[in-house]
Amino acid sequence: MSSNNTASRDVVVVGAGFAGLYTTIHARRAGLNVLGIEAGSDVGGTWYWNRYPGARCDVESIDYSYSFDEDLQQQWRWSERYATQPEILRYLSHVADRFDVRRDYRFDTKVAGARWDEDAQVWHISTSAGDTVTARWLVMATGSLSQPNLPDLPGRDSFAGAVYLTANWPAEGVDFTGLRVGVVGTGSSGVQSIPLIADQAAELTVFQRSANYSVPAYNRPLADEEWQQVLEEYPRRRKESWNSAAGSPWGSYSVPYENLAPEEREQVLAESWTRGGVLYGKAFERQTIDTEINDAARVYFERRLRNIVRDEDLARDLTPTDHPIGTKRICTDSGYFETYTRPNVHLVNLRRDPITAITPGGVQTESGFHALDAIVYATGFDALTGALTAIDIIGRHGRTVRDAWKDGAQTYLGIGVPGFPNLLTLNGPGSPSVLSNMALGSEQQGSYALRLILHAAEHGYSSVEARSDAAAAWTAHLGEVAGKTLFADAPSWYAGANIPGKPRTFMPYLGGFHTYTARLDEVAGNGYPGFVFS
Ligand code: FAD
Ligand code: N01
Repeated sequence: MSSNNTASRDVVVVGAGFAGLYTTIHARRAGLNVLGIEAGSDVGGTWYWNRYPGARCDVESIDYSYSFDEDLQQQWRWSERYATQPEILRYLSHVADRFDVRRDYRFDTKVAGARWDEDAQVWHISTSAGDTVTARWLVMATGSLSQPNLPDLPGRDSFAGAVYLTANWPAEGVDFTGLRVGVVGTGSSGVQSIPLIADQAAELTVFQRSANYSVPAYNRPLADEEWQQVLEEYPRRRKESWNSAAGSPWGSYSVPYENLAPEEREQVLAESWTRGGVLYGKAFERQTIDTEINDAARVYFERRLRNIVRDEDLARDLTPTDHPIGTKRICTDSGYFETYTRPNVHLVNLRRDPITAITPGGVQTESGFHALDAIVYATGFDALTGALTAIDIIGRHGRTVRDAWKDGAQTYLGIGVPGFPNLLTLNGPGSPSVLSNMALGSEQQGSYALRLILHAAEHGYSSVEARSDAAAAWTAHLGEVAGKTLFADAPSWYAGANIPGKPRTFMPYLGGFHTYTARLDEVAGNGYPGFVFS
């Protein structure tokens, strides 16, 4: 393909996380001249940046790993049910070695901009190194949760102590021994890190704006016997995952809630609870659709919480009130609520007592001053769109993605963006991504991007562009699907609610991982209606 192509590369893949690595490995296998560009110094993506204490996956590692290579699957040994960040990073590093993909990457290099050249039908991609790379195809594997959100709190930069971001944690680690530490944020990152920071710090103050649902991980080491069984069952397990709504083999209880007696419902909730973490979000079918079922799961959660936190006022402050359970990602913890029963841990409920200023010495809230030596921001991400709108991507007629998406992201199938030929987005808005097992999702997204590229090449086309009517219909469909569920009631980052001024549209596809895969196949099988080839 390279020989009759004016581009210096067939494909540039931006990002070296699960999606970028998969795509780069397979682009080379397909005979394409591929270059990967990654801002970090090595592979890993999420697992390169998020090195905070307690960071782990919340999808079981045996599922949250690549399925494309049977030898890799059989030879890699996960040590725990939910691997730690260092172990997942070692895994991705092993994958990079095994498939010798680092040689295709430029690390420590940020893509700053990309301009579509209508005449030459190529992208000119400018990098932080000051040079420009030209490529026919630009695949953005830039991550759904890779653009950290540092809130604009008054006086934030005046703080004289140490400042850390969970999403960009120092590789050498941090020792909080003897320090007064403040953590802002109680999403999954805060919930995972707070117990470990509390173990070290002299005093820990948690600044919580919204309480969150969190369910213990029930993490455990994987014994040899269990591992042997995993290896034997892998083919079945993967098949079930690919055919499932969320990319993992776990489903809801087979009998509908309505057909169960109260004691049976209680039993189902108890069993689902001990599966651990996010899986509690689907104890019953329709749990995030039907308010009565959702309430049952919520009430059970509240009882579990009150069994741990006996102090009534504290328990009330830790009880979520702003969303139905499961409509923001349920946190997966190891001893989170127990941490608040420690004498060195203090909770500040920002709903009652908002931050008025960060000062050189700490955090001032309406009711008092909290002297601190260090502040940890566990304040999340400009999710799904943030990494893309941070780059000056200029498509047809000089229009940027930022401008095209100012009222909300528009994609066709999450892959193509009208007005931006040959730009393919992976795990971005319009894909199931963050609502599914993203290791498999990365394979699904990367494969489809390559399928489109190879289809174009085989038929002698030099560009592919999503039609704007197809993108409008797909985007409306995302909203319709979410609108039929309780997700529509939550001020979540899925809907852009965590970033001031961000348009409120439900960005990921909630209709199911398997449904989405079937839709991709159907579109490919029908010759890609919704895409224009030229
Ligand atoms: P990423 O891993 O985010 O990689 C994107 C890469 O692109 C980054 O390395 C970034 O540096 C690079 N990049 C971005 N912009 C540029 C640019 N302009 N120039 C150059 N490089 C750029 N999902 C699950 O399914 N299960 C889990 O258990 C799970 N746990 C998670 C835990 C944490 C702490 C977080 C933050 C997320 C978790 N996720 C989980 C979601 C996770 O992001 C995905 O599973 C997956 O790692 C995403 O892979 P990716 O390749 O799409 O993106
Ligand atoms: O981010 P979040 P995260 N003042 O957005 C608060 C994945 N992940 O990094 O809810 C005060 O969930 C904010 O408050 P509120 C997973 O998909 C997985 O924790 O907006 N507080 C919230 O409490 C997850 O969902 C794991 O009111 C402010 C917190 O900061 C996603 O990544 C681990 C604030 C942000 O929570 C994001 O998780 C980590 C402000 N101005 C991440 N702004 C696993 O367990 C924000 N907050 C696998």
